[in-house]
Amino acid sequence: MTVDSDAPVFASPVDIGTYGPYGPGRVVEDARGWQRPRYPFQGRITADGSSGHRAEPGRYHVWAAWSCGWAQRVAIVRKLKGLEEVITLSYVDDERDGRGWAFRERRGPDPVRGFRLLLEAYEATEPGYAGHISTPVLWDRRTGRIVSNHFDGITADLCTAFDAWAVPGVELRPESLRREIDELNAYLYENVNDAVYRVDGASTQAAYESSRQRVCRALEELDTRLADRRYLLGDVVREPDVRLWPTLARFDLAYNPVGGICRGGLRDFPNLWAYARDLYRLPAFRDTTDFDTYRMSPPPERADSVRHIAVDPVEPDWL
Ligand SMILES: N[C@@H](CCC(=O)N[C@@H](CS)C(=O)NCC(=O)O)C(=O)O
Repeated sequence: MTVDSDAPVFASPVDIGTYGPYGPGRVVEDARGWQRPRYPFQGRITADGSSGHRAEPGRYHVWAAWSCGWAQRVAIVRKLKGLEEVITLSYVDDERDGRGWAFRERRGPDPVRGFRLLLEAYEATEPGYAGHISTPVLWDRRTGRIVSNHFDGITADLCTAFDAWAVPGVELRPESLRREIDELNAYLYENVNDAVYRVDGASTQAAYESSRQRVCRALEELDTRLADRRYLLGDVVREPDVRLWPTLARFDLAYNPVGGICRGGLRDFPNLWAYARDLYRLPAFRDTTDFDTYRMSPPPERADSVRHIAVDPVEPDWL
């Protein structure tokens, strides 16, 4: 495929017979089960370009997957800040074979380079790249390379580095709250965002119990916190709200039925449930959400015979 071709190219069909499932050789599996890999590209964008990547309109593109909560955080920030014309964003297909994320008819071609596979962006950045192919990916049109595939830095930079073009007054990471925001983000990551994956991936009964209790305890704490405030830090949506929401949106359809976390699901936390529905009314949250891509069932058999509590999926009733 040549760059700038007009004809869309697709990696169709999904072909697990030929390429196998996505995973083996690409993701880290050891005796403890699935391990979150290191995100190898972690460049940063700054308003003054001191990081090597200056914030400029039209220069950067984000590849996201609809199912991916990490990518959704980037998409929400982009929309809250009103940066849709400044940073382009497009979606990979929902399904994967051994070639990883790919461009197919359902979500459209790659508008940047006409790639068929997201791997091509990784290859262009590091020839022979053998690591995992994850979303989100932030791409620099000027260098023709990936800036970052780590959601944490991408969301932070979209929150702060593009203010010259953003909707005035949308402060997701104001200086004055930075410490509190970073602490809360870290708490959310450890106890909720990443913790839901640890429940599913637990390789002993004890690890399963402690990781599921960690999530339930955190949901209770957040529920209490939200008893007297609209958003996590008061009356205004801030970065931690963006961090939390994608996990809540997927909780009843995926994380809870797959992992067996809390019997009742999100509705057992009334303030948290009301908060999640409140956020869903905001276009930045609603328009970046596709519940149909979240549904997951527990695996028919568990490794290491860890017994998980059975939780039925709950269909969304968000409005
Ligand atoms: N913490 C990561 C999360 C990225 C991630 O896990 N993305 C998933 C989709 S939700 C993925 O593409 N996984 C494929 C892989 O890691 O091989 C980040 O920094 O962005």
